[in-house]
Order: sequence, then structure tokens, then C-alpha cells
Amino acid sequence: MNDALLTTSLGDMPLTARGKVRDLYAVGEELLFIATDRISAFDHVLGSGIPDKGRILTQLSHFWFDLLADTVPNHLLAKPSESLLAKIAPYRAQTDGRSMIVRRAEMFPVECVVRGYISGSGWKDYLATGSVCGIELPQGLRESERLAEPIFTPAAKINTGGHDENISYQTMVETIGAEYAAELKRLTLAIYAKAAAHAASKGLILADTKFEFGLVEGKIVLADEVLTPDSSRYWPAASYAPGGPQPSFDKQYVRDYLESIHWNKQAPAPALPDAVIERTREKYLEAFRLITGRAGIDVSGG
Ligand code: Q0Z
Repeated sequence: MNDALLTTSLGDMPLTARGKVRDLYAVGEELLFIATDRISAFDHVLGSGIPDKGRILTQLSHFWFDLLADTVPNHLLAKPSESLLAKIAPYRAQTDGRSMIVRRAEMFPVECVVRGYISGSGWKDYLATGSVCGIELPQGLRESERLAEPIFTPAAKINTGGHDENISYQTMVETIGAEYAAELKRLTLAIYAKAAAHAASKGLILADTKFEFGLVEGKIVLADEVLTPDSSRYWPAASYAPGGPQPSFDKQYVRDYLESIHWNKQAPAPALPDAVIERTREKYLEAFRLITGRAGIDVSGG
């Protein structure tokens, strides 16, 4: 098996952003989005990567962009020019199967989160206040319970590695304007409905997910990665049991290992044993196979 790709370096290509997992480069007018094999847990990037994770998540994003194409336009560049492809050709070992060439968008400074189930920060806020992002919820909900209707719970992006902050819809309106807020909310709920129905048909619950949108030539596009396990909570429907947290579909072996060694959750994050890496890789592949119906990922191209 090929080793995990942990860091990219593309000569003098300008690095626009480096996230916990993805690296974004400027290539002329366009952007090159590379999903590395880095994995985070408990808010830290771990010392080991998961081989092919970036390919699996990139190809899963592609699947969803295609499935959603009649619901929302996206930031993928339809046909990269020969000159653009020539610029990145020297770096194919770092990009094949794990990169997307995307159009530069003016990003909305809001994470568009949708929850069909009450979990994570939504559960924390509900316990503290009875509501999430100003949306009052019925009393007596159990952790991980299905909501009567999916709710739109926007968050403000916090750049400095911190957690995004849940905000009210009114705050979103004040940040980006009423018309854009309404359209992003509508799109977020429509995308979730379509994606959750597809996931359900494959035996998966899409508990929640988050989208980022931007403007390209004045039109709203779905950007970033979409509906990957890094941006979404997937639960196997067969073992769903409200009344507590659900095991993570993809990262549970990682979390269990990190708990077992009593890591203090301060940098530097530990490396993972080979067995944990291999079992986790299989979970990402299992998610990919279930959702796409394909046997496996492509290792070249993209
Ligand atoms: C996405 C991010 C990543 C770190 C900027 N189409 C676009 N146009 C302009 N900007 C972005 C996009 Cl997707 C954009 N991010 C999030 C991605 C590494 C942060 F790969 N930041």
C-alpha cells in the first residue's frame, strides 16, 4: 500500500489556505483543492495519516456534487484548460485522485449546518438552553434523537483553529443580508433532504452536515467538500440507538485508541498503530462503497 500523503508542496505554486486536512493552492485564476490523508481527532491533526483517505473523500464529494447537480450548481471547473493541467502535471503524485480544480468563489462567511438529529454542539446547546441557534425544540429530547423536521443551524467561521460558533438566523441575516440568508437556508435544507434520502436507501443515517457556499459571477454555488465523513455525521441505521452519543462511523477506532492511551489531548498528537490505521481506512472505504455503490476508488486522474 502507498503511504499516507501528509503534506503537499507544489513548488512555487501559492498556497492559499491550509486546513486541518485540505490544502488549497492558487493556479492562475482557479484553485486547486487537495485532500491529504491527514486525520483529526479531538481537534488535533494526528501524527499518522490514513492512506487514501483524501482520495476517498474527494471521490465521495464528486459523487455528491453529481447527484446534487440538478439541485444546486457547484464550484467544480467544468473543463480545466490544457495550460492549467500542464501547470499541475509535475505534481501528479500529490494530486491524482485527490484533487479538484475549482472556480474561485467569494465565500459567504457562514457555515450552513443542517441537523436532522440532535447531536454534537446542537445537543450541548439544547441541554443548556432548550434551543439551538434560537430554534426552540420540544422538551425531553434524548441525545441523538431524530427531530420532527430538519433544522437549519448556521455557524460563524472562526479562523484561528477555534470551533465555529452557532449563530441565530437573525445574525446570519445581519451578516450576509436577508435574501442570501433565505436562499442559503432553502438550498441547505433541499440538499439535506436529497442526501439524507439517498443515505437512508443505503442503510445510513445522515444525522447532520455542513455546507459552504460562495458566489461565482454573482451566482450562488456549493463549494468546499460536500457530505464527506469529515463534514457530516453518518450513522449506521441498523445500530441507531437514541439516548446517548452514537459511535462515529469512521473515527471510532481512532477515538477508542486515543482514549485507551490516555492522551491528554494537547499537542503533539500521537501517531496511530498500524492496526488502527488499517481498520479506519476500511471504514472510509466502507462509507464510500455504501454511498456510491462502487467497489473502490480510482487511484489516478481527478
Ligand atoms: C474554501 C478551506 C481548504 C483550508 C477558501 N471555491 C472557492 N473559492 C474561494 N475560496 C474557497 C473555495 Cl472552496 C475556500 N476554503 C476552506 C479549504 C483548506 C480552508 F482546502 N477556504
